[in-house]
Amino acid sequence: MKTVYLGLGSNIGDRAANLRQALDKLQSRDLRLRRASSLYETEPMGLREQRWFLNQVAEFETELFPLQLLQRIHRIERQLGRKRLVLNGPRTIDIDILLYANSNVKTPELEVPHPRYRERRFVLEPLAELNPELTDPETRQTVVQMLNAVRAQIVRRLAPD
Ligand code: PH2
Ligand code: MG
Ligand code: MG
Repeated sequence: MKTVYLGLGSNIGDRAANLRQALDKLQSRDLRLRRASSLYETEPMGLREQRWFLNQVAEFETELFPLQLLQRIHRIERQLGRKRLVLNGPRTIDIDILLYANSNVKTPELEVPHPRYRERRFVLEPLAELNPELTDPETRQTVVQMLNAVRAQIVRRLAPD
């Protein structure tokens, strides 16, 4: 059984409903939801001229291998109406594998740890809420250390409903 952290983001339609449905669809016998962070409203990074995102991080336990998990994720993204039109552009749902146990994966279709999560406050803040002492298998830095190094980005934690 492996522990895996997934990052979720949405900036089209009912963003909170999209995140809720994604968690609901992800959860299954071989991919068990342990904990989910609060929702965070976040300034877009990269392509800035788009609606603000809601982001969230969730911890799962799984028997799936990384590429099996990626296939599952792609299926759920399609079910929730994701269209890949613009790179880094608006999306109903984006689900990224941030960390998979202590594994390093580098294949043409998948890189884990996620190659950009260390620079993203919209990932590190919710990740720190779940597990601040979690350590990156490549850099050995904790989430708190990464947060201290990351540049400014507006990230607001929303009150639970
Ligand atoms: N996802 C991106 C690019 N930029 N910005 C925010 N705030 N949240 C995201 O989820 C996000 C982003 C590419 O996946
Ligand atoms: Mg992404
Ligand atoms: Mg993605």
